Amino acid sequence: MNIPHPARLAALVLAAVSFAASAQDKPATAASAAAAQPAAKADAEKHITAPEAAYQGAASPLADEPMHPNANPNAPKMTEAEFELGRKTYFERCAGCHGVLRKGATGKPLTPDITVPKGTDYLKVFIAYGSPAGMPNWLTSGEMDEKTVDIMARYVQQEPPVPPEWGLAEMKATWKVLVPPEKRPTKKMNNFNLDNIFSTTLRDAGQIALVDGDTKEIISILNTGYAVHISRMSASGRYLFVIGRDAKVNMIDLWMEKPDTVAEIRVGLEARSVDSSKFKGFEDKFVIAGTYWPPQFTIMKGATLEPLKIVSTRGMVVGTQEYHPEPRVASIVASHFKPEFIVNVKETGKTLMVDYSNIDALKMTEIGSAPFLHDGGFDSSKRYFMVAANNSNKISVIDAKDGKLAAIVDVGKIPHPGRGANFIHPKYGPVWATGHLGDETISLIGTDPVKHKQYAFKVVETLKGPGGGALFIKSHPKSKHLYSDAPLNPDPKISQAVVVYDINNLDKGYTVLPIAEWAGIKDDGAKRVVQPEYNKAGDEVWFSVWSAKDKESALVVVDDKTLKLKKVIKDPKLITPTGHFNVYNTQRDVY
Ligand code: DHE
Repeated sequence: MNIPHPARLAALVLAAVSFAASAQDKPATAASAAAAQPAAKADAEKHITAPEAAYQGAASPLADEPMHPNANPNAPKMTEAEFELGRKTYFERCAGCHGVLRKGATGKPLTPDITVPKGTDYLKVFIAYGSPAGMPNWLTSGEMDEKTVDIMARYVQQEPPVPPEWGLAEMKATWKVLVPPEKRPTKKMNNFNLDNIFSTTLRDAGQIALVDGDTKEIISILNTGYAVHISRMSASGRYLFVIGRDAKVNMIDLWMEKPDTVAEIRVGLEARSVDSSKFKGFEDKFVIAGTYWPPQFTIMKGATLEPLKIVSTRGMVVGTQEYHPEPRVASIVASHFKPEFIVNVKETGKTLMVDYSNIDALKMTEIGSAPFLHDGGFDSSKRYFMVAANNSNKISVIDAKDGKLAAIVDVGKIPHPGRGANFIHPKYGPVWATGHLGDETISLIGTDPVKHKQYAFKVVETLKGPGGGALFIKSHPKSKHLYSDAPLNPDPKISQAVVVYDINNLDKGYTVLPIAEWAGIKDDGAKRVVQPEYNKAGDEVWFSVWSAKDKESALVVVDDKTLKLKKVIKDPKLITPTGHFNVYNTQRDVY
């Protein structure tokens, strides 16, 4: 690429500042008007490890979807091959932050009305060097070559190609009932202690491992969707649901002699969330999956995954009440208080309480709080759903009993709780905790408005962790400990360990457990330690040591009482383990 001469670069940077100012997103090189290329490079390199950019920027399965090229007559020319390369690269690198339709999400909008007036040279600088606000420096980090940067600068000036919609017909074409309900076992046909099985995501293999929590042996490895994301349990504890990023849902029957998939379906082209009905009288009756593309959720029959009802989430953003064409469905949980699913919509900042008692006359309560809703979990009473509005640095508290917003709580930078952690604080009573991607703190929020009213839905204490890049935090009603990971911290000493707090002595700070070191993995590489998960008894904590897919990974089990290593589980089949879900705790929302 012709990265411009330093003088021209400085001029471009100055011009770029006005474009960037409104979004507070300036090219990294804008620090000085006299910026020369080496300074620009050094500056840009500071941002290469921005944990949130890395986290959001995962490849989208839409990269492999055929789409119609949508050339813009006012944009620079591109060949069809260049357009296709631009489109694929966009979905692999950019869509997670800038959105499928480029309307902006974590990253700024990149629609042609904005990009064309800026011109190719400006855009090239931006793409090459990144910005302090989190735009990665694609050229200087070595992730794109000059030719690709040039193609991307021209690509974002074209009209965004729109991926296809996905309705009932498309769903039914992918729907398979591999073992119909009448051919399934009528009782449990194996000797596994189902309650203590762990479903472990094998991300890059598109598989899950079912691991026996008692013997620590792998029961089986099952094929699932692409870059598989989460597992959830049915209310009865019999069926396990797994969703891939390609929106494929697998329904696995744990009663079979060897647990296996009995039904599967694709509910869209890209997804992250699945759950099943848990209210009394509706146990195992419905399954719900939310999609990123198309922006919608689908309610299915609990026994077969037959799609019954599809509901679009396109609509108005809370506050500005502007139309958003692609509000992605983030976390979904099943209420224990009503026959409702609690569906959190990212870009619009709305929580939908979806009443499934009569899906032919579907009732929905819409609760607006703050964008962008992402992940979350119940408080210990399961009445309040605590969901991270990560772009707003807030936790929205949804009252599942009264169907209303109970509070919005300001926390640290980019809260990322997973499902969060509940424990009884010696001073403040029941609290729910979240860590943060963007800073080193852990916020403890009081959750008992009856006996501890003065602390309810307030940050009652802020703990200091080792650094930002935290994703998951966990405790258990039988444990005296609180664990927090930090897999996206740029310092390997931090990302390859976890910290643990003594709940009764929080002032003492944390103890570091060097989980990756304990795993004894010889290969170099990331070895990120991710997601604490308790066993059913609450006396062991499991962690994934997440290496690259061609490197050794492991599961590490820690004795919760002594904080000593209990077991390392290794197997060539454990490829890129990330999340893991204990059957009993997931079924009952114990965390
Ligand atoms: Fe996740 C939960 C979305 C990247 C591991 N992730 C979730 C949920 C959402 C989500 C909406 C909540 C689901 C629910 O509760 O119904 N995750 C996204 C993304 O959009 C993002 C940022 C980028 C992407 O392209 O997917 C992303 N997630 C990751 C990862 O890189 C992680 C660390 C590793 C992996 O396996 O891909 C990861 N996400 C997880 C895990 C959970 C999760 C383990 C479940 C946490 C729990 O305790 O329930």
